[in-house]
Amino acid sequence: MSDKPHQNLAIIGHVDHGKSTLVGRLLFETGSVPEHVIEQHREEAEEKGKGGFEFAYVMDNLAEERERGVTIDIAHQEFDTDEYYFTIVDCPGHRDFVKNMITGASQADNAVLVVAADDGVAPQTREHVFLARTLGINELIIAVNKMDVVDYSEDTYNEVKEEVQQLLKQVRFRSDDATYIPISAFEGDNIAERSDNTDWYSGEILLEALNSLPETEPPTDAPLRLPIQDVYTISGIGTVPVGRIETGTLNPGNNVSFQPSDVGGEVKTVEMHHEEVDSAGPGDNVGFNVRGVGKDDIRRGDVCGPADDPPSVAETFKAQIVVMQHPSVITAGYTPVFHAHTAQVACTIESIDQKLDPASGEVAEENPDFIKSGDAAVVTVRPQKPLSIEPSGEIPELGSFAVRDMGQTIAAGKVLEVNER
Ligand SMILES: Nc1nc2c(ncn2[C@@H]2O[C@H](COP(=O)(O)OP(=O)(O)OP(=O)(O)O)[C@@H](O)[C@H]2O)c(=O)[nH]1
Ligand SMILES: [Mg+2]
Repeated sequence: MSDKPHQNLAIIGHVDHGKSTLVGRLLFETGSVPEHVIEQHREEAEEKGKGGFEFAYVMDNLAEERERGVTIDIAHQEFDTDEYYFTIVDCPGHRDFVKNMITGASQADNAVLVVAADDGVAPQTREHVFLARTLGINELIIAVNKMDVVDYSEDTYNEVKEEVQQLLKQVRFRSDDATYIPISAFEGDNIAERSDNTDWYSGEILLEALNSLPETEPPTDAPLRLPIQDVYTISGIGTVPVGRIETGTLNPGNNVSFQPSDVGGEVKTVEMHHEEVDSAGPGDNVGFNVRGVGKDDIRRGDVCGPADDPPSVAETFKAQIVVMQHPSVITAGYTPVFHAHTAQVACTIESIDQKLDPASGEVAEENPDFIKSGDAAVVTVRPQKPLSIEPSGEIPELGSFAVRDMGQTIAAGKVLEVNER
């Protein structure tokens, strides 16, 4: 473990724009992956007819990912810069795997948006930016990648930059301070060293931009909230739930409760990066062990919190949503899947209470019959299975969600009020 402050950084963007290649390159440049490993990957990639994927293979470990040359699940890796200790969350860009991207983005504080210079803003560029904003990503660094493919053209770079600026404006991402960098993940331009190929560019290179990200402020006064991502059985230890601490701290000896599974016990051990620790806090990815809690008692989507201040379980909740895309209209009774932290639960939009003016947030219409793409609204939502979620005004980290249906993100939003079970 490093003493430097920690950052969770998501890498987002459209399929094949070079996210995994960029992460592989970053790990290589920071000395986290030795050259001979990249060389092995190069040989494997060439055997599979996927020459050029050697850096992506650092992140894409699944056989199917390597055969298809796409990222399917989110993958985590660690590296250091001068200022920070980073956990990188490499997200899949393919539209079939946006649900995994949502989990990735909800684990991150800041993000690098990768946009290929030869392709520009593409459908999942939009979708990821929209989700990143709604899921609480603070800062975006925009890496205009594959500059080698466009002969390091300043004009092309400026066109892509302008496209992205418009997109950020459309989804109201606070965008004045976003950093844009022309890079080639594959060739290594402007990643760790300034490139001679882009002598027209004088801004920060990628590692400099990562170093100058603002330090994330852990919300220290909120109670422990730890969404469970997976539950393992490890010999010699027993049941080990893993996840990222969103708020609060977790210490051995704590009495905890898992909701909505409604089981609990005393924390025996807490591990980070395969080492036992005395205490873990916001942003830490932990594995832990709780006396008396077995593998079948808890599941992904549960939230762990203090036994005397347990995570809320919603009978219904009121939320403010923004509709990103829907082929027709949304009316009361609609039941898509809500993705909140690590949970995925079908929820019915029981009523559409108010339509809002998306620019000002003021009420434009009470009890509208329907809402459609581009609309913002306050709705009442009833989960079809128990769901732990919190008002975003109290615990923002546990108060946002994405709404998906028909393989795409329909809407995203934040929780205003929870009516507990
Ligand atoms: N020429 C060139 N090719 C690149 C660059 N970055 C990535 N590529 C190539 O683009 C292809 C896709 O790269 P990936 O890193 O797998 O893309 P990705 O964004 O992770 O894709 P998904 O995870 O499936 O969304 C591979 O063939 C890479 O070698 C670059 O800077 N220049
Ligand atoms: Mg990838």
